[in-house]
Amino acid sequence: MIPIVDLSPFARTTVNASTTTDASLRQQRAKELHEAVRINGCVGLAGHGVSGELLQQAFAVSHQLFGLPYADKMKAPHPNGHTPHRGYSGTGKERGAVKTARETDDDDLKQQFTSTADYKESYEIGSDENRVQYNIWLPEDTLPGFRGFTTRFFWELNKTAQLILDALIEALGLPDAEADAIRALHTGHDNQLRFLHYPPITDTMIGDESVGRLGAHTDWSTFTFLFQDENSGLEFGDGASGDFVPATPREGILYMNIGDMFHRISNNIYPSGLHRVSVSGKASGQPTPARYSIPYFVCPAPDGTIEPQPSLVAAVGKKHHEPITYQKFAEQMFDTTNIYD
Ligand SMILES: O=C(O)CCC(=O)C(=O)O
Ligand SMILES: [Fe+2]
Repeated sequence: MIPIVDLSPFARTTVNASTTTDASLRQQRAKELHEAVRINGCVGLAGHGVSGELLQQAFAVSHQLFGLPYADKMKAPHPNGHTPHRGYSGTGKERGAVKTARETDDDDLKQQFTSTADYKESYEIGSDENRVQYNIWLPEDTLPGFRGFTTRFFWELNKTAQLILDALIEALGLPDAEADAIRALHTGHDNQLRFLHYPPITDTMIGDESVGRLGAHTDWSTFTFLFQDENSGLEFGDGASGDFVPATPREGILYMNIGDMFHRISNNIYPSGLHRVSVSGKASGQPTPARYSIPYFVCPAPDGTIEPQPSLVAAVGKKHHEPITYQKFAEQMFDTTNIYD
């Protein structure tokens, strides 16, 4: 089972009105978070501050979006190439596991991971102030209120992002100067909100090995958190056994995974969480219903330097990664995982 940690002591209002009890409770939760994420880079989080009502609204909007005719969705097409990574991508445009294929030495796995295109459609949204990763919006009359709602939702989720970042910084025990530098790289303007729809897998597709929902991969982000409907499928890799463990949908719980950037920042103390979305009915031969999920990728400024923090390097006498910018890293990743003509 994926461990669950309650981060409510990290709510910003609590931090401002800081009391000794709050501080010790935060320390205790930070310790729990550390113990959870250092194993497989994943955790379930309660006390994240996103209301059930807001989530219900978000899933309703997602249903409306993907329920539009294809021609309407294509009024906001994800452009060919990696910038901006925004707008609508139809089924089969991404191959999440190719990144994993590139990183493995096992030829069979390489073959398996390279051959499957993801059976999902997605829509990416960012900050309207981001001039490089600029938004690609549907015309207002195609889905009235979509832009207004998703913009508000994006910034609401950034509050949760800041809460989790505070908790991770405390979990790692970073000194103030390093903590401030990491926070400065994460203003929210580089985050990415994604709506995902996995269409039903029908009886006729069940025997087809090339049909997969989302292959095993790690995210390029600093960290990612996500909300899902009741149709399970998300699984996290367990490094020790090599098995995948289900991230069971639970009321009030979001799942968070460390991404490649925080893996580097932490000097490998926290692994980047390997995850996939399985087709649960395949083994039993049953059709699998549609599934909707909403990941939020928390990402650093594109030109900021990402590197193991000096205090963590000093502690083990080894720097596990050379400095890299997020932009460089993301471009390399995008070019391997996306299929655009
Ligand atoms: O849909 C999910 O549960 C996972 C999505 C995901 O891993 C991704 O978009 O990177
Ligand atoms: Fe992912």
